[in-house]
Amino acid sequence: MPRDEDPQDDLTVSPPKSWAAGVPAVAHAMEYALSQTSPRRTAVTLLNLNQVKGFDCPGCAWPDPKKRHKNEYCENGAKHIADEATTRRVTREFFAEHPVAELDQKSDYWLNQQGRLTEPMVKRPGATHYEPISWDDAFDVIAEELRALASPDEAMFYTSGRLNNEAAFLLQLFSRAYGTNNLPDCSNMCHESSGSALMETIGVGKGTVSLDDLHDADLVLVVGQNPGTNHPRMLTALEHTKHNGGKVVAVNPLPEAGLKRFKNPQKPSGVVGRGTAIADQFLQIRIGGDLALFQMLNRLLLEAEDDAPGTVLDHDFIARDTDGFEAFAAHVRGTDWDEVLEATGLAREEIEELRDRIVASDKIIVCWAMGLTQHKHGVPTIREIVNLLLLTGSLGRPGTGVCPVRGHSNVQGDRTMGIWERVPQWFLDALGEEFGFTPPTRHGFDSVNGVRAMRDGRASVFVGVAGNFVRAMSDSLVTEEALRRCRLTVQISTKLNRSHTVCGETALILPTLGRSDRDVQATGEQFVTVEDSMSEVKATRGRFSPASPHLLSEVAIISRLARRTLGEGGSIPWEEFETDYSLVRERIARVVPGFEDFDQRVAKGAGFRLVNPVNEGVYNTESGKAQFSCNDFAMLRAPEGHLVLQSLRSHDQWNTIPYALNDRYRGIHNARRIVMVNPDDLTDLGLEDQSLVDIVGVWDDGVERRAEGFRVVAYPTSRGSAASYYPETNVLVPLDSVADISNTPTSKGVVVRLEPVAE
Ligand SMILES: Nc1nc2c(c(=O)[nH]1)N[C@H]1C(S)=C(S)[C@@H](COP(=O)(O)OP(=O)(O)OC[C@H]3O[C@@H](n4cnc5c(=O)[nH]c(N)nc54)[C@H](O)[C@@H]3O)O[C@H]1N2
Ligand SMILES: Nc1nc2c(c(=O)[nH]1)N[C@H]1C(S)=C(S)[C@@H](COP(=O)(O)OP(=O)(O)OC[C@H]3O[C@@H](n4cnc5c(=O)[nH]c(N)nc54)[C@H](O)[C@@H]3O)O[C@H]1N2
Ligand code: SF4
Ligand SMILES: [Mo]
Repeated sequence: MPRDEDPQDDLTVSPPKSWAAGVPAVAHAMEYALSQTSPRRTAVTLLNLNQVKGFDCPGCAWPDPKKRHKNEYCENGAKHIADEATTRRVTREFFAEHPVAELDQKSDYWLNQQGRLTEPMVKRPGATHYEPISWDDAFDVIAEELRALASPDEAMFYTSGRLNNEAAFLLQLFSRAYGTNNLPDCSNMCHESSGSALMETIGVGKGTVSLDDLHDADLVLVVGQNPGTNHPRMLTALEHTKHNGGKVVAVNPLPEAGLKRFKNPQKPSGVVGRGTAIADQFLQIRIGGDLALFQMLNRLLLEAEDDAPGTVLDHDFIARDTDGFEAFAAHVRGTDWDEVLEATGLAREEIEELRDRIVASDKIIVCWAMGLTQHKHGVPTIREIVNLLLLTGSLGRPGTGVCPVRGHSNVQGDRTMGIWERVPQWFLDALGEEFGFTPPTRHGFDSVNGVRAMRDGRASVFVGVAGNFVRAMSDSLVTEEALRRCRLTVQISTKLNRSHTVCGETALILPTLGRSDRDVQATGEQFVTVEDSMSEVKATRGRFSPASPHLLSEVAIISRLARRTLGEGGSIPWEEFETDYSLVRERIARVVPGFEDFDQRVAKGAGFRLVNPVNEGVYNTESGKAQFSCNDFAMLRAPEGHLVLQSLRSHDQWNTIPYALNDRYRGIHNARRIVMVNPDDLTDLGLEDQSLVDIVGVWDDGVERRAEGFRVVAYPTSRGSAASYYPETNVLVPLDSVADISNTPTSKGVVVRLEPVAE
């Protein structure tokens, strides 16, 4: 049954913008904030955002500079916090008025616009509505279901990266004390490919650079990332790079506005001037062509070294810090021009120009995001990037390194805290020793395997802490069916979303505090902590009265659930944790390396940066060195008459939640069910600009996956590469279409055809 999708008949298209931010960004942020709350509350919210004594932006994981501006946020950060600090409320009367079946027909936009959740609700088996339930009864329902399972592995605990460190640590502790490593998280759909590739090659699954490194680099490659929308303050950092004489190169199928020119709204010159040109070179690559590009660059670097020995490669670094150079060099020298030109759609001269830039640069950083990770060959692509950095000795020195730019504000911290279905044994040992129990060693379900398990009846209790699993995951119809098969689904959330309307036989909504809400427990006001994309750990403190007097914090919810499920009197002092979060931090300090004196260090001020072993010359790999790798050539091929589709974010959404129907920088207004296609591809396909089509997925399991009623937009994307928004197109990504090794859904590489629809 089609859902009440947002209207798409009002589509208007204007030319894509050639610059990002500036004054319109401020105006748009204010417009959204004032639609959610009062001018006074907006002002207080923004003055606290990203300040040392305030709260961390709930948007992306971009770090804060040492010297904070009084307006230390971007347009989208202001929208994200306004969306949480809204004064709209979802009450028990709301749920009495709207049956679940009716809510399930509403759009994602509509659900989010209803406001903050205010009290625990339950949908009982066979019931048509959610009804109020006390916290105690809610915990009893969950504990009973969990205790009744034949095996703890029939339950799973999903996390989204907005969760703070303290709650994340307690969640994984609870899950393991209960008996399972089933801790799927949004990382599985996000930067898992980065983690897999980096762990293998440099021994740590995180980025190695700081903001200062970025400012000091000679050359920054921004690959498969749209910072103008998704990490807007990164443009300020790139502006610094440019002012210091560094160069920036963008690799993307789309000419994203922020990569062209940036008008810094914090500076007078950004208000009246032309702003700063960001990208010195733009390589408009075909979707999935990056592995080919980096392999060719590596071949060209080896050849340049042959031509002028001692001038291109960093031989000292290669000899001292790396392993596997010879085999890699022999392999990559075989990279074939014809294949690379086909895979990338680039001209030979463009690739040679980039080679020249690399040769001319001493300090290189590569930044990337979902344009690389969500591909079948995402892991080898990132390994090939590591090869390039190793060749040039661009690792572990100031101004160099790998920079996977993280999505959610604490997604990196959640992993550091042990939210990982395959956490290493040393972590399990340390956890078990600290708390006096034996954690399970079997690997748990990640997101894809979690859906398979629910689909096949091998798991029947789903607990989601933050996030919107059903909309975030691939193969929407399969995922929905899987969740509906569960005996119990529980969502610990701030706002209403699809994961509340697509639910198990019994379903619970447990409302919780957001970043901006004050958190007061028995021993007084609490703060929590987060870790950003550059490993800075810091405190965040809410400032407002909670959205409702009935809310519990995530720490309190998890602690109470654990007490109820595991029984009182065990070796883990859950009750104390709830009353005083510094006791949780004391335990984290004893289990997680790098967190010594955690509580004292964060309580004081701006926080601290976790040491990245790579920057100390330590590689926790099998060989004890940074590892060169040999990667088989791979590209995405669409048969004649087909396109490769990527599903990405518009400028006006937070992941599964649209804030409005616009994508301002791309010039698309009042519509989300659109598909951007190169004008020459449209001609070849015999399609008119703005005609109506169904997007039909092509996959070898015989199932037809169809996203209905999309308006075609002729757009300057690379040939063969179409783009449409997530989550509307998740229905097209087969559950089994995953990245090798990381198991991440291939959300950026789905073969589709466009079927005209009569109007
Ligand atoms: N405002 C806002 N900010 C966000 C989010 C949000 O939803 N809204 N989400 C947060 C999260 S969780 C994340 S993970 C990040 C995501 O940040 P991004 O990765 O920037 O997000 P996407 O919109 O998925 O954009 C992917 C980019 O990769 C490009 N791309 C796609 N395929 C390829 C390819 O094959 N090769 C290359 N070179 N490029 C490709 C696309 O054209 C696009 O520019 O943003 C975070 N920040
Ligand atoms: N096709 C396609 N699919 C994708 C992607 C893609 O690019 N293309 N991107 C993937 C990526 S990178 C990611 S990270 C995932 C995102 O997947 P998720 O992280 O699961 O999804 P979000 O949309 O961020 O979740 C929003 C919900 O989180 C809840 N929430 C917000 N703040 C808080 C809080 O402080 N506490 C609690 N308890 N709840 C809170 C609200 O109820 C809100 O409705 O989606 C993935 N799916
Ligand atoms: S760049 Fe990211 S963290 Fe910074 S204000 Fe914007 S959304 Fe928030
Ligand atoms: Mo993400």
